[in-house]
Amino acid sequence: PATIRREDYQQPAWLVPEVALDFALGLEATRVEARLSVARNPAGNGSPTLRLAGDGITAESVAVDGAPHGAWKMDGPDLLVDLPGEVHEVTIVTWTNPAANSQLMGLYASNGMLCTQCEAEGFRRITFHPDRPDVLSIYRVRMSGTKAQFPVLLSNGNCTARGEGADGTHWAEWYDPWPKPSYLFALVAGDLVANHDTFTTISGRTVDLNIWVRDGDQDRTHHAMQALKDSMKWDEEAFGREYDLDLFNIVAVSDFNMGAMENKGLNVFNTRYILADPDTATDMDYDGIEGVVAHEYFHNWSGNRVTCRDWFQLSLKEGFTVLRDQLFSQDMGSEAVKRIEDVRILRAAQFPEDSGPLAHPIRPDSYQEISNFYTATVYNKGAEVIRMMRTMVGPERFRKGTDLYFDRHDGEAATCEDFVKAIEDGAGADLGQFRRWYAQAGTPRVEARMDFAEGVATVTLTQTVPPTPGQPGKQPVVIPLRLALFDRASGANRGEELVVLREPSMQVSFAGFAERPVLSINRGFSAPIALDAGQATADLVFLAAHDDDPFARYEAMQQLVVQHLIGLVGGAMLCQAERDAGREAIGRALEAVIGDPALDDLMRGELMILPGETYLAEQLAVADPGVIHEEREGLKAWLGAQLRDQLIALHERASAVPYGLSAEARGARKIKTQALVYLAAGAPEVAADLAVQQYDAADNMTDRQGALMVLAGLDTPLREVKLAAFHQRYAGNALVIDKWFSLQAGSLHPRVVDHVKALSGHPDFTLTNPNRVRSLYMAFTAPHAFHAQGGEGYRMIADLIVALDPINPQTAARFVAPLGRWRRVEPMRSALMRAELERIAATPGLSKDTFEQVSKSLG
Ligand code: HT7
Ligand code: ZN
Repeated sequence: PATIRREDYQQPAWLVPEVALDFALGLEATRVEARLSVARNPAGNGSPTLRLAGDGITAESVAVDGAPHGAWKMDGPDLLVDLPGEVHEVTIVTWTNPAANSQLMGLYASNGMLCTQCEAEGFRRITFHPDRPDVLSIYRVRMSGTKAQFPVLLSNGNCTARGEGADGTHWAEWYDPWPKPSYLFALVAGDLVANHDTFTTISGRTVDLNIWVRDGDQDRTHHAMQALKDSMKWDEEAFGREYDLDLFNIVAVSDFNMGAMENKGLNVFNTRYILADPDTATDMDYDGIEGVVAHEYFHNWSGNRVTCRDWFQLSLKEGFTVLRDQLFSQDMGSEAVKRIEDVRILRAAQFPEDSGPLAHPIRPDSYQEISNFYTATVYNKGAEVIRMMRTMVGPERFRKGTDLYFDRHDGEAATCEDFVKAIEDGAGADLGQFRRWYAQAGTPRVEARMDFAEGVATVTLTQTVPPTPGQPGKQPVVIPLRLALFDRASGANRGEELVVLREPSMQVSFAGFAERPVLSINRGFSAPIALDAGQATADLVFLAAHDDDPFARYEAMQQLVVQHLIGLVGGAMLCQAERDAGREAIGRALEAVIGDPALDDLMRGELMILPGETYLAEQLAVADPGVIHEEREGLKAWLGAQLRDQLIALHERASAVPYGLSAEARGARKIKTQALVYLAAGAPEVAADLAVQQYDAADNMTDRQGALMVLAGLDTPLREVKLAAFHQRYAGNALVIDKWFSLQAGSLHPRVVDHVKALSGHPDFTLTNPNRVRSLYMAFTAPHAFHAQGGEGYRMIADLIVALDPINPQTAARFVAPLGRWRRVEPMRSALMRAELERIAATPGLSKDTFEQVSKSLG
C-alpha cells in the first residue's frame, strides 16, 4: 500500500462549493445521484483533471453540465474527468449494497435501518468525491424510500420539505447551511422513535433536540439527553460556543466501529453511549455516556466549524475535543477522580503505544491507512499536550487563545500549527520550543532528585525523550511541573510552584527548611511523562496520607506499589525482610485509606485500585507477564487476608447506602466492589458469600456486574449459576450480553482461555458486530489470559484477526497492537507472539489496515 506523507500536502486542484445528493433507498440496493458544483481552485495546481476518490463503487453514468460525458476514466478506485472550464456541474450515479457492507464504513444497514459513517474516508464508498477534509461544501440532500421500512428520514441541517410518493414511498429534503467536509455528511433512514426536548441557547434561540432509538428504548435515553443539555450550556459558559442550527439529532445504532460520530447536526452513536438505566448500565457506563455525548457535541465547534486541513492534523480536533470533554466531566462530577481516571487511561493505553512499534507523534508524519491513527496518542496524549499549554498560560489566558482560534479559523480547514499560533497570540505566550510535543513521539522520562543541605532543598531535574521508530534522536521538550515541598512535622506545604523544564537538565532551590522536606512533583499530572522521583518508601507513605493534591496522593499510593512489585519482579528485592517491609508499608497505607474519615468514597475507591499489569510491565525493558501477574495477585491476596475485617466492614457499610446517582451513593458502590476484589484474592470463601449476597440484593447493574466479576474469577459452582442467571435475565439485551461476554473473557479464572474458546462458538457470538467482538476479545487481551503459557492466547487473537479482517478490517487491525508488544516480553513468549504476527502477515489478501499494523509491529 502507498504511504501518504504530511510533507507532500498540496492544496486541492478543484473545490466543490455545493453538493446535491439524491438517494433512492433500499437495504440491498441504494441508488445515489450526486451533483457536484466544482470550481477550479486558484491556489491549486491548475490541473484540468478532476480526480474524485472512490472505494468499491463504480459509476453508472457521468454527466458534465447536464450532458452525458463519455470521456471519464478510472485510475484504480478513483474517477477522473477532464474539465475545460473554471466552473462545472458534474453529476454521477452510483449504486451501493448497504446490507453487504460489513466494514460499516460508507452507507450500511444495521438492524433494518440505513446509516452512514464517513469519517475518515467513508464518503467515497457512497459516491465519487475529492473526499478530503479541506474541501468544504454546502449540502442539499433528498432521499426517498418505502415508508413502512424507513418511516424516519434524517440528514444534516434542517428538514426543508417532505412528502408522499407513489406505492407507499415517501421522501424528505434536508439542507445544511454550514459548509462542511464530506466526512461530516450523514444520512439515517429507519424505524425509529425520538426522545424529544429543547434547549434555549444563550442568545435565546430554541433548539429542538431528538435522540432517536428503536421503539422500546426511549426510557433509556434520559441520561444522554441530560448530558446533551448540560454540554450545550457548559460550552457556552466555558468556551463561549453557542449551537448554530435549530435542530440537533442523535441516532443510536447497534453496529458501529467506534463510540460515536459528530456529523453536523446529526450525530450517530454506538447504542453503548446512549442507552442507560440503573438496571442495565453501570456507573461507568453512565460516565461514558456523559463524556461521549459531550465530546461529540463539542466537535460542533472543535472539528466542524473549524475542521482539519488534512488527516495528519487529526489531533487538532480530537486532542482539543478530548480536553474539552475532560474539563466538562471534571466540572460535572469530581474533578480529582476524573483526573485520576484520565491519567489511568493514558498510562494503560497511550504509554504502551508510545514505547512500542506503533509509536507516532500526536501529529503523525505518514500513514498507509488513516483509520489506524485514531489512537490514544492522537486523542489522549493530544489532550494532555493542550492541557499543558493551559497549565502554563493559566485558564483565563488560555480562553483568550481559544477564542482567537475559533474567530480566526471559523469556516476553515486548519492545522495544529494554526492552533498553537492562536494560543500563542491570544494568550501572549512563546510556545516555540513547546511545538516539539507535536513532532516527537515517545513518553519523556524525567528524573527528579532532591538534595538537602543547610536548610536549602535543591531539586535536580533531568529529561530524556526515548528513541521511537523513525526518530532515533530527540530534542528536549518543554515540561511544566507543578511542585510542592512538604514540611514533615506539620504535614503542610508552602504553596505550589510551577517549574518549567526546558533544557536537558536544571536545578531549582528552595530555602528555609528546618529539616529535609518531602517532594511532591508533577502534581495533577501536569505533564504526560514517566517520572522517576526516586522517593523513599517513608516519603511515599507520607504523601499518600498528607498530600493536598488528590492526584499526587493517588500517585504516591501507586508508586508505593509499583516500587515494591517492580523490586520483586525485576529481582532487586531478594531478601524476605525487604519483601515483608514493603508489603507492610502498603498494608498500612491501604488501611489508612480504608479508614480515613476525611476521604469521600469515590476517592477512597480510586486510592484502593492497584496499578495494572500493563502499567507495571511498562516499567521494565523486558517483562515476564506471568511473574507480574503472580506477584500482583500475591500482594492483593496478602492485603485481602491482612485487612479482611476492615474490608468486610467497608463492604457492609457501603451495602447499607441505597441506590442513587449522588456522589455518595456512587462512591459506596465503587468501594463495595473494591472490597470484594481484595477479599476474592485473600479470603475467597468470604468473597464468594458476599458477592452472592451483593448479586442477589442488587437493584442496579453496578452492584450486579461487580459481584459477577468477582464470582467469574473464582472456582466456585456459584460462578456458573450466577452467570447463567445473568444471561437468562438479560437475554435479548445486546449491551448487557456484551457485559456477560466481557466478564468471562477478562476474568481471573485459571481456565479463562478455555472459556473464551467456548464462548466464541456461543450462539450469541458473531464477528459482524464490533461491540460483540470487542466484548469477548478485547477483554481477553488483558495480560493474564492473553499471555497464558504455551501461546494459546496469542493464537486465538491471531485467528481472530485473520477471520475478522475480510469482514471488518478496521476492527481487526485494532487487535494487532497487543501482539506487537513482543519485543518487551520475555524470550519464550516473545518468539510465540512474533510467530503469530508472521502468520498474519503471510495471510493472502490482507487489508491495508491490518497490513500496516502487522508490518510495523514486525519491522
Ligand atoms: N470523530 C469520530 C471518529 C470516528 C471514526 C473514525 C474511523 C472509523 C469510524 C469512526 N467512527 C467515528 C469519533 C470522535 O472522535 O468523536
Ligand atoms: Zn472526537
